[in-house]
Amino acid sequence: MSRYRVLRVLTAATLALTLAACGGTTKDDTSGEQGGGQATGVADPDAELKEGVTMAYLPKQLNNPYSDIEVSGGEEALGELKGEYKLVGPNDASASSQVSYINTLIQQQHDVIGIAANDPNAVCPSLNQARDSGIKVVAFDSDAAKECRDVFINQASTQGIGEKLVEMTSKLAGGSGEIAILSATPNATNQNAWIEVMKTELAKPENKGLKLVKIAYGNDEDQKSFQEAQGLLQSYPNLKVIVSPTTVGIAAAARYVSSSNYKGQVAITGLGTPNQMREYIKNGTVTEFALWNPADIGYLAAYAGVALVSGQITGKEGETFTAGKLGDYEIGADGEIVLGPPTVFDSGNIDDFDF
Ligand code: RAM
Repeated sequence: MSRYRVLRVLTAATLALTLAACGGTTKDDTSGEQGGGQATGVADPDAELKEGVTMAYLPKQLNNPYSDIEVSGGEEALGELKGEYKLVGPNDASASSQVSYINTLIQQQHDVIGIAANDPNAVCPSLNQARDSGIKVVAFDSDAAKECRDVFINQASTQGIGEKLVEMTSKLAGGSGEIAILSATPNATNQNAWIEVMKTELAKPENKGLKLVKIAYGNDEDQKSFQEAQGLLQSYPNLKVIVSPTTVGIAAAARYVSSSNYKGQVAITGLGTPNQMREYIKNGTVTEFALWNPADIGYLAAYAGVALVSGQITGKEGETFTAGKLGDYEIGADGEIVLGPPTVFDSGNIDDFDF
């Protein structure tokens, strides 16, 4: 039985979204740059995995419980692979906050940089310098423009996440009423890609009763997200749902609502970690939300990184590799590797998860 993950065929809409998410950068824009986004060399699926590979993780920011879980999976995988794990990163998720870290990692000549990009384009020149010096670049969680990384580990298909967010929102709103999005930073590749899918979904006839009144940005800072949630409810007292596609935002919004008069009036959903959201499921503030296991993203990124360094894969569509306990993966269009479908958490299953 084939264990390869089934990759969604990109629809025209998804393709447009992918291009939009890359800030309008296409392969043609950057032809002449290193690799032009194309994988180079020929993959040898039988190549032995190298030991001693050094991989540095550069998440969006360090003080985010979600990132901590992600990189813990990377550390585990590099242990299994007899490689070396390193973690560096900024304290804020602003667009250019990662550039100086990439430059230092180039000087230190790590074999692989794993990055969750705070902006698809701001990190590009440095990432391409890294690639020019022989470093493999694995984007995970939040993509860099595809011209400046070898592969992207996507937590679930962008289309699937956007659809799930609207599906949960519509259910909680009873199909009609005002809704608002509380996102991370305005430049985040992943949130922006999901929001584009959400807008397309909201434009469909079956969602015509839902009115998106505002997209607010909490910048993946707890306090700012809390204040943005408060502001949304002050400005839109009839709001039925706040949907937050970030673990920082959903936890802060749930905390605000659970201790306010809006509890029971406004529903909160989005993407959260079970451990951060358990209390709000138990106290009735939140009915359901979704996520994947962030540790698996970091784990898969390490196996992809070592497979790249070893020549098992180059990043081309159709190449395959094995990622330890997660099994076999196939690289999809534009070097994307999809972890798997998201899980929906509610009062019935939340206690089965501990992350
Ligand atoms: C936050 C970050 C991260 C995102 C999750 C869902 O922790 O913005 O990039 O993937 O939420």
